[in-house]
Amino acid sequence: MKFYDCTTAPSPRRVRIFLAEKGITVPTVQVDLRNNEQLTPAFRAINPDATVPALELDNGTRINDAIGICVYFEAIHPQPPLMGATAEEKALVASWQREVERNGFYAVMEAFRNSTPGLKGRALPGPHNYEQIPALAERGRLRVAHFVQHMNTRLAESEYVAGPRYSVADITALITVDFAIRAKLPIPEECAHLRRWHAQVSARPSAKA
Ligand SMILES: N[C@@H](CCC(=O)N[C@@H](CS)C(=O)NCC(=O)O)C(=O)O
Repeated sequence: MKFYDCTTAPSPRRVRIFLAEKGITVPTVQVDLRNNEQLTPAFRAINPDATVPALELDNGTRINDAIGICVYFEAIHPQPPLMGATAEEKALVASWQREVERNGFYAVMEAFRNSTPGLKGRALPGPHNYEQIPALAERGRLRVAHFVQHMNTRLAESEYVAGPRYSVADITALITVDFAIRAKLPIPEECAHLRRWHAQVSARPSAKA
């Protein structure tokens, strides 16, 4: 098995945290995104989407999506459950996970990739080049502001994002908030519940992954 990673990128960090929570280690290959190694023919032969993370199984099958990789490890290594244990929990974790991804992670990405000078012509990850649109960066910042308020309300009523148990929804939310901080969109002072949750999940050893 081989895990294609990049230590500085948020998406592979989702998988690293997931694996750390489960106590699994996988042989890892670093892909140098800073020097566009993901766009080389050699890496595109591994993942035609030209993104990390990617996981190559021993039988040659490749899984080219962070959550797809998590689904695989949850199935072969169910403890501790990170995608819900009961039917209801599984449904809630999947719903929150997707909501955080859509309204949080993609919003930060919109803000960051449409304004970072080093990403000119690379406003979206993947094999195609797209120009930056400054209005999208502005819209992304507004969406992030709405997202953090929404999460603050949610975390006022719930210990973790999807309920009383830590899950992959918390992992997606953690990498999103840390990505936002890096994009100079820190958690507002008044979001006390989001700050409480962020301190709590950041203190888990897996957060260092
Ligand atoms: N389908 C992927 C997308 C992952 C993704 O966007 N990865 C980024 C790093 S966070 C990437 O590889 N970017 C390469 C680039 O910017 O060219 C997933 O969610 O796992």
